[in-house]
Amino acid sequence: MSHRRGALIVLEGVDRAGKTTQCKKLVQALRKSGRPVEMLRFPDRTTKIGQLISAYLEKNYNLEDHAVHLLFSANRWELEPLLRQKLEQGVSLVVDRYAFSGVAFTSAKPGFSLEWCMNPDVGLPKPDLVLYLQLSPEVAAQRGEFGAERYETSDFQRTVLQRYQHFKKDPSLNWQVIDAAKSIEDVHTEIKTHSEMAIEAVQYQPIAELWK
Ligand code: NYM
Repeated sequence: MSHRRGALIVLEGVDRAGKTTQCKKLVQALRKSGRPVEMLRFPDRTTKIGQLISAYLEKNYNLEDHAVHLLFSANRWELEPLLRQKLEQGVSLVVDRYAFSGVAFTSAKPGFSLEWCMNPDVGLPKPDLVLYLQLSPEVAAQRGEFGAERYETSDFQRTVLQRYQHFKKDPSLNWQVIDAAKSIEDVHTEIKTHSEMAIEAVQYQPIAELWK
């Protein structure tokens, strides 16, 4: 590849770990240093599929557990051409949740293996960096009450947190654990350093495929 590509940077973690705040701060900081960057989030609730997912999360619509898992994945695949295009144009992407949320949340439900949960996302653009914002359920609880959406209970989040641990052991991923109990500024500084390193490191590398 003769021209530079952008890096795919994903922020993951349980609810209330501060992902959205950190995504926004990271985008601002990278822009300030003159790097082309855009933010995305999954689920993207603006598409037709995303609207179905949103209605499900808001408990206005019921979906069978396998079906909704596949919809979350389909929501990523429908944006795959855009993601690829942006990266190839040299734009780095900061993404609030990705396939790891899909796997961690669905496999926290009874009867779902990690393997089954991973399958629909195999082949998506592989993140060059995953920043996992680690927060204990106790500290998360101090950050206020959960909202009213599906999955927003302490018990379920505890299981989700356990499921996320699987990715730490995957040597094919650039999975960085960030202590999200630190101050917003300290977390930001750490995230920015990792991101700048990833952007530099992958600029002449081809985009890899997730879990392939
Ligand atoms: N979620 C998110 C999933 O269950 N599967 C997925 O693939 C993704 C991307 O949706 N509780 C869950 C995690 C969250 C919720 O919340 C989305 P938010 O506040 O939009 O990040």
